[in-house]
Amino acid sequence: MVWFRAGSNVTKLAVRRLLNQGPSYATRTRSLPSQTRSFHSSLYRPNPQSSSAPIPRAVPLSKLTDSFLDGTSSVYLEELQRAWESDPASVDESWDNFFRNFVGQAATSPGISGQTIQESMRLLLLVRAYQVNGHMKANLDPLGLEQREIPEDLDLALYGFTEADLDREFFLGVWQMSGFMSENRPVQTLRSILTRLQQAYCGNIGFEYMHIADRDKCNWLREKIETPTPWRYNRERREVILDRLAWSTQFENFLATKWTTAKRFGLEGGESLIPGMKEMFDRAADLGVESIVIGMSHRGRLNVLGNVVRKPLRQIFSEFSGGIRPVDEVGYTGTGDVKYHLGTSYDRPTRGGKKIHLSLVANPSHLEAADSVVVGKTRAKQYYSKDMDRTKNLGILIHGDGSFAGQGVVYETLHLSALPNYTTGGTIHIVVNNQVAFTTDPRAGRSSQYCTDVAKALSAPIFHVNGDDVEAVVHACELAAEWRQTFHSDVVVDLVCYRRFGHNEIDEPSFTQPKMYKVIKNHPSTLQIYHKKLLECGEISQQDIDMIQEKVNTILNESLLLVKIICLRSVIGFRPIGLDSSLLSRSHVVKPEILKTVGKAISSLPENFKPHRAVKKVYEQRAQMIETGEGIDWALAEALAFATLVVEGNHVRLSGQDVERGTFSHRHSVLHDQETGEEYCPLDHLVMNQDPEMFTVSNSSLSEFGVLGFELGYSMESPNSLVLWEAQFGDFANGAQVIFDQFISSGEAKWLRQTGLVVLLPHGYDGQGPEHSSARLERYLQMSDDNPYVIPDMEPTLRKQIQECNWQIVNATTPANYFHVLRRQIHRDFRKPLIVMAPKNLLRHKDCKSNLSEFDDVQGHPGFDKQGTRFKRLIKDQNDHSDLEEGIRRLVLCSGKVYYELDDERKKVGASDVAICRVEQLCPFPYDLIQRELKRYPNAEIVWCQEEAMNMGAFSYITPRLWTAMRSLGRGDMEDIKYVGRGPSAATATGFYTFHVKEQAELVQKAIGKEPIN
Ligand SMILES: Cc1ncc(C[n+]2csc(CCOP(=O)(O)OP(=O)(O)O)c2C)c(N)n1
Ligand SMILES: [Mg+2]
Repeated sequence: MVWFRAGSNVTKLAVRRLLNQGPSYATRTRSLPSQTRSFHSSLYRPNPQSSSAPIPRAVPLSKLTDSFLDGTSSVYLEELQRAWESDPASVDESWDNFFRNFVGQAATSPGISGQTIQESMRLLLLVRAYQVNGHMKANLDPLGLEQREIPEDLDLALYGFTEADLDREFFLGVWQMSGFMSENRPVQTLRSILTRLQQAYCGNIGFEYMHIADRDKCNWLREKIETPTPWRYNRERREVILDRLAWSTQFENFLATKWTTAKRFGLEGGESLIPGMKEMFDRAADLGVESIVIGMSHRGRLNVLGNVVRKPLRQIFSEFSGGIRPVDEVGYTGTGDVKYHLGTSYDRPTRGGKKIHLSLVANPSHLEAADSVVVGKTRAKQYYSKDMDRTKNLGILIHGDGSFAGQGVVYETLHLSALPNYTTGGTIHIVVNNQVAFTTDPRAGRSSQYCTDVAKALSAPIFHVNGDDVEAVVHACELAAEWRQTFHSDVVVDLVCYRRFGHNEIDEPSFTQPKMYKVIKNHPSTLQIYHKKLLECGEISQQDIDMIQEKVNTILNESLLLVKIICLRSVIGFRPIGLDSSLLSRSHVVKPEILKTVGKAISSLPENFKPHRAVKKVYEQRAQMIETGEGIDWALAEALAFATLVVEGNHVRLSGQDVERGTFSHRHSVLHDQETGEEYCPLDHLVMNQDPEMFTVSNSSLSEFGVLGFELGYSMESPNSLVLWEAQFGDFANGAQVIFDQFISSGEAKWLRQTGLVVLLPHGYDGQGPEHSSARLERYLQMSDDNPYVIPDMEPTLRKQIQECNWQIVNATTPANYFHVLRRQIHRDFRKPLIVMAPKNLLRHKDCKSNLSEFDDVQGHPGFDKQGTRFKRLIKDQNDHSDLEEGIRRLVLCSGKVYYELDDERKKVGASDVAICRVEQLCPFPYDLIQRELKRYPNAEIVWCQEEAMNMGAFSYITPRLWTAMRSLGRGDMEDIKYVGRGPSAATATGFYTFHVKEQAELVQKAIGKEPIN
């Protein structure tokens, strides 16, 4: 492959030089007229503009003489050859390869002249041009509207050939290359070479692969593309394809006639997607795939659900008739979602007699947002099924042409494809390219030639295929499956089709695409075209066609009748994730001796390992903390949580930018030997023969949207995993806002799918300016769905309150509390997302330490709360207050690191009549514990103190809830809640450090000071 790639510019230049210097070629044309796109038939149409050139007669190769070659160009070639002969390294690698192959062969073939060599060179360039650019001449657009400029290098005239050369024989050589060049036919006529090129590259599939740098991959593709005869399906396969196309077509027709005004985002115009996908799945199953995770948006989703994933038709139809409110097994009711967003999963038999598990992931309206979720879920499946070579679990993404080109998360997802901790061994992408995005034409919707060009950056091969040729679609889809199973990397099928109706069924497309829709109006369906083809070749009779049609219609009608008797409980797809009670009943007690043992394991390093001096010290300190059981810091607490969970058999995975070391250089979970560069991760060595992936900590690519989506998908596969994503700074998480809004906060309500994903968002005001202070706590709180005016049932286990809330938002202030909140994620019988405002300066704060005795989970130990874990939702004042403290004049409620500043100030001014309580779990609101504190301090003024601006932080979330808690105790009104914090602001923080210090000091002093707060 090397010379071909490298040769792309060199050879083009060389040909230009050759031709420009020769007067006889001066009149060549730039491109062939568009009608010549039928060029893939074996007919060569003369280029009218070159017709004035002298037409040589066909001459047998052996009789050719040198006179054909003009002096200057031969001199160029000879110079190049001479230079190569004296020093092969003096010429470009491409020419080096060329001469080594070519001169070697030519020298042993008697009678081969300099002219022949040069013609052969040109011919090689022509072959290469077809490999590179043949797709530009392929017949891709079913509507025939596409106007593409055919690249000049596909023009025979560029190489000095005319019609008269067609039957001349040329020396093509035998190359160490697959496809044409491998055949033992070094001498061929130009016509036969051209015919083969046209058939292979300019038919109904356009292959784009020459951007791939790997020679073996290109050769593999050439072997498949440049076959001796064009591929063809036998009668049996054709029958299956016909049946599948009939299902796809009639399904849409049926919906259209039964629910004329319903929005379904039909597949009409792209019906060949269904046979394409089915054949792709069958081929994938033949090649070892056992499970496929599918992600797709609106277009054709119902058709895929019904015909590919095999969601019962009656169920799909029932959703058209109003639907059923989703109810899970324990009676939880969500909001539900529109029918073309719902997911489901089934086991489907394959053509080869196997079973393949298919799951279609639920997705929001946000196009492409589910891409990385699908990939993450696929990766998790590979982990749990020990699919080491990643051949059993496959991710498939179906895209629209507009969204594939326009949405950045497409690139963010592609970009994960080869990263060791994110790869799934290749995703297959199918673009349903209907050449329009809502009302927008491609020329306004993208800057690139194809909507798939983004995938070229990842060296994925791209098969553009004319959707009206269903067999070509099937062929491209099968090839994609083969590629993925062979090379374990991404591949794209660009299914060029059209959209027969408007964006949805009630939309008028002629407002904006009048010409296109005139053509579409008279354009036969893909099924009609296939009928015609099969009837013409006599393989299938009209009777066969009628039978298929009748069978499909009968089944569709019967399924509609069944809607009426559909049972509510059969709302498949609305299952909570596989919470297996046997897995959940494990004891969650961490015994003190276990803490000691794992503590030692995670703080010791192999003897001959040479860490960085500073890191060595960190580990020595950790060992000391474990030894003494005192002063345990944040990083060690986290490592202990991970380690104890792993020892209990859970999978732990932490990913995000620079998480291995930690943005704030506190974690050091992966150490680097300073001499050898070798890595060592202590958490990988907790149990005998520990699976290296059981604990995974991984620096991610510099993406938020893509990576968070990936981890979300990962977390949804098994409840026995603690999956965490950490933002570099909390505010960067807004790059992943769609994942928070559409999936994490609302996914369970819409789709009844649980996740225990943990999101760590560094947050806190320490003078680092507007972009490194706030994780935008207010946004997460604002999205929480706990009712601010109703105190829920706070029954003893207190689980229901969390279970009924959409997520938990925590701002922990002690290492032990962080440890417990992480463990709580796993040690309960439901899963709920956890948003953690993670600390920055508390990571090394002298007072932010816990003793080991605060870590164990032994029932009955002090501090063991009613929830069954020792995570404290609220930390009461540390000043040994009794149950009733009438002398306290102010109760300051706060959250996060400002507590330590308040406590310092209180000590400084000796304000022993002020109590400070930390609300560690903001959401759901700990009404019971807040009321306990309100009762403890009956005379205290109630203050909410925060370091964030008034329109940010927890203030607006806390106020109505605190008021609700107060009101039920007869303890005042809304205005009795005093606010201390920064004033309202547009930016999250000041950029001036001195201002910050001043503001911070003022608010802390105000909260503790004697002055009344108003
Ligand atoms: C992120 C996002 N932006 C905008 C929209 C609104 N929208 C819905 S469909 C659509 C056009 C999609 O075009 P394309 O990707 O080509 O898919 P098609 O509908 O043509 O199959 C748009 C802009 C959306 N759903 N999601
Ligand atoms: Mg489109």
